[in-house]
Amino acid sequence: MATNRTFTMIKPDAVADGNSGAIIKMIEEAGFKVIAMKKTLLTPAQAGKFYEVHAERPFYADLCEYMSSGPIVPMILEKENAVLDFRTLIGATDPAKADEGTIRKIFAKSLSANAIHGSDSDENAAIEGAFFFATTEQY
Ligand code: RTP
Ligand code: MG
Repeated sequence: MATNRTFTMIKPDAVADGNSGAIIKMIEEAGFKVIAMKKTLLTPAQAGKFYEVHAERPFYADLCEYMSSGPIVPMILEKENAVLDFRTLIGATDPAKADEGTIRKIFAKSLSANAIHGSDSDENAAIEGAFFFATTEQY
């Protein structure tokens, strides 16, 4: 399996709870290398742009409000089979349905405040990484 990249954000609930360090530790212990990382705050419009694929969904307005409610920690990660392995590490969208030991099972509060994002394809990983990081901020 080729080494490739995925994109993640630690979401406002997990950052506000002081869980960023514990989550980054889990990510590194699972074999992911951090290629780029920062802490930043999205405007509602920027959150809306990031999640525009969900623009027609009933939860879109709440999602944009929540994702701009506090600082987030976006990261580009590298590992063999990065996208799929990272989705496994974070667990199901709804923490009530997430497997034991996954990041969402341990840290998520609810279906919407679910601690962390993970890209769902190689193509989206590249788009989402470029949303937050200039090429000079990646190695
Ligand atoms: P993400 O994109 O954040 O990694 O999450 P995901 O792929 O597991 O789930 P997705 O369907 O892409 O949904 C994006 C985010 O929207 C919020 N959501 N709320 N209230 C609801 O029914 C609902 N459904 C989704 C969650 O924060 C979800 O992670
Ligand atoms: Mg998604």
